[in-house]
Amino acid sequence: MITNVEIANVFEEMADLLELSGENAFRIRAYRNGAKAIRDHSESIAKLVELDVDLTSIEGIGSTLADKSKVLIQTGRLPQIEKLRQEVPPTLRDIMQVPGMGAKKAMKLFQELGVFDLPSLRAACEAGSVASLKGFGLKTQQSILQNMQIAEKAALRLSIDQADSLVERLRSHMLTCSSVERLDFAGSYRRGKETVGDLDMLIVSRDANAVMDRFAEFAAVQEVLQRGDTKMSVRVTDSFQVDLRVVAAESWGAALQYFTGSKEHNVRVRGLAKSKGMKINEYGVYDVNDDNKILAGADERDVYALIGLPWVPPEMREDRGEFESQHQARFDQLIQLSDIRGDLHMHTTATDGENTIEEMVLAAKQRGLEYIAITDHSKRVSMARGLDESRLLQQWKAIDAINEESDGSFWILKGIECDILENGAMDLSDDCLAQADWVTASIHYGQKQPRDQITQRILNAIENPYVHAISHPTGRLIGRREAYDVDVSVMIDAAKRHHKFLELNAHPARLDLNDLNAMAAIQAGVTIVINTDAHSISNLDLMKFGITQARRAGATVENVLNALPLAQLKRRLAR
Ligand code: DGT
Ligand code: CA
Ligand code: CA
Ligand code: ZN
Repeated sequence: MITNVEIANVFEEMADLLELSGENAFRIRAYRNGAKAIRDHSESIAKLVELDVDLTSIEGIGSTLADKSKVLIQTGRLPQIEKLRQEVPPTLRDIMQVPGMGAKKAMKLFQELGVFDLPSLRAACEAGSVASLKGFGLKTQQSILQNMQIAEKAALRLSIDQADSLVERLRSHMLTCSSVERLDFAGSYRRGKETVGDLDMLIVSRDANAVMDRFAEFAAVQEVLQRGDTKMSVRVTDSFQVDLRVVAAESWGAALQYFTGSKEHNVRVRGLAKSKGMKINEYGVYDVNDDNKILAGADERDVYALIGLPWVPPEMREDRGEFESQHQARFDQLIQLSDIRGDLHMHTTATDGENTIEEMVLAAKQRGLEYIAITDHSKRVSMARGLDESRLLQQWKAIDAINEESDGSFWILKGIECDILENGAMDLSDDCLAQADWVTASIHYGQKQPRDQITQRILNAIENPYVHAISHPTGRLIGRREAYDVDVSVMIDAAKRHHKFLELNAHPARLDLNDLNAMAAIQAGVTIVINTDAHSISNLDLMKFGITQARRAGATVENVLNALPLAQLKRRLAR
């Protein structure tokens, strides 16, 4: 079933394309508002349509959007957007995303210079033709070149959640083909990387043509880039590429191993094979000394076994220690979603969340959690109506009341996401923080401070006796904002000394700590906490992305605070 995010993305694209074609602002805003309303809505819009619920009852959705949503949900496509894509190259959207650009300028570049995507924009800038265009000039041309770098990076790769939703749609589409015997996605997606450059779909079938025909019919396909006997590549919405390989069942394991990569990991794998007198490729493992007799291929485990390795979890295939035996002990103990008992970072309607404490509790219980911490913003975050001490104490009273009603099987920790101020002090008094069950500290302002200053702010927070954890410790937003210039190893060292926790924020736009930093924290003996930072009940489902990142960092149950059962968590925090 099509997800809210996917519907929202279609309406966002619609808004962009309408803006490019000069449509009136009112209509464009209706699409943007609708996209936001759908993206943030807590129930599945597709399910509501199935139940014949009137979508206009949702704030932000008018009758036009309600109708279009229905068409999209029921047919999987939207004729209007397909028509618009004919009139306006969809890649112009990438250009309008370049900071300082916008739809009008993008369209002007298209009409005057034939610029239609980021590479052609770069070429036009480098040739100097943008500077000579009326209303642009040399300075504009220079800043476009600078800003493009960020936009190019973001446009070329999908975030893990976008990839995940595309994978689910592709999977259900391809499984309607009766010639598909087995299907999986390899490449960086299988390794759980935070962004994915293209998708690598592997299918076992005896009828590659039938499989490829069905692939071409996938609704999001914009162009078939190439098609051979067993290989095919397509471009889907937003210039993203999907590669398909059809393989025989005897080669399934070898192909999965080969196309999962990473390149670095596979170089080592091939080296090991060679040293043992074997040859390894996407079809199988062969004995070089016995007339290239095939030794394995159907099962990925056998491929690894032949070169003397246990099966390596895909998240660990980066040549970051997985070939050393001391790391191999972790392989079958890596953290899983089902190990997670609680979530210690989330917001409510008291600040910028969309749901009440009660709604968050219910949703957390439905997801099998035993505890949550309510951690709304503190007062410095005025944009989100951050809490001062009196509103916070009021909230904690309400939490006490709910906990008193509880039979003990679920617990709400009285928490706060306390801002670390620009001057390095905490936003709330020690007196106040001392009454919390859980204090997570984070930086929202003064992110551009020099390394020493911003590192010192985080050290202050770690040294504060009432702070338990640092949230989104480096502040990066993937593809949008660089991390602040914090000295991560100094932070890890301090967290270790003061027995504090570092967050792995599971939001796909953050995933902060990143894989390498989380690995460094774990190897230094710091316990991490994987939190969703949910701003709505549906955000609680983002936990899985944090788990994937934690697995890339080699995290086991022992390394993760919120894998502890409630009673043990209470004891741990009491220390
Ligand atoms: P991405 O798509 O940029 O996020 O990263 P990957 O790792 O998915 O890279 P991709 O799609 O180019 O290739 C998938 C895997 O297939 C890669 O990790 C290793 C393997 N592979 C692809 N092409 C070659 C090749 O020409 N030689 C070798 N040895 N391996 C390759
Ligand atoms: Ca790939
Ligand atoms: Ca590929
Ligand atoms: Zn937060």
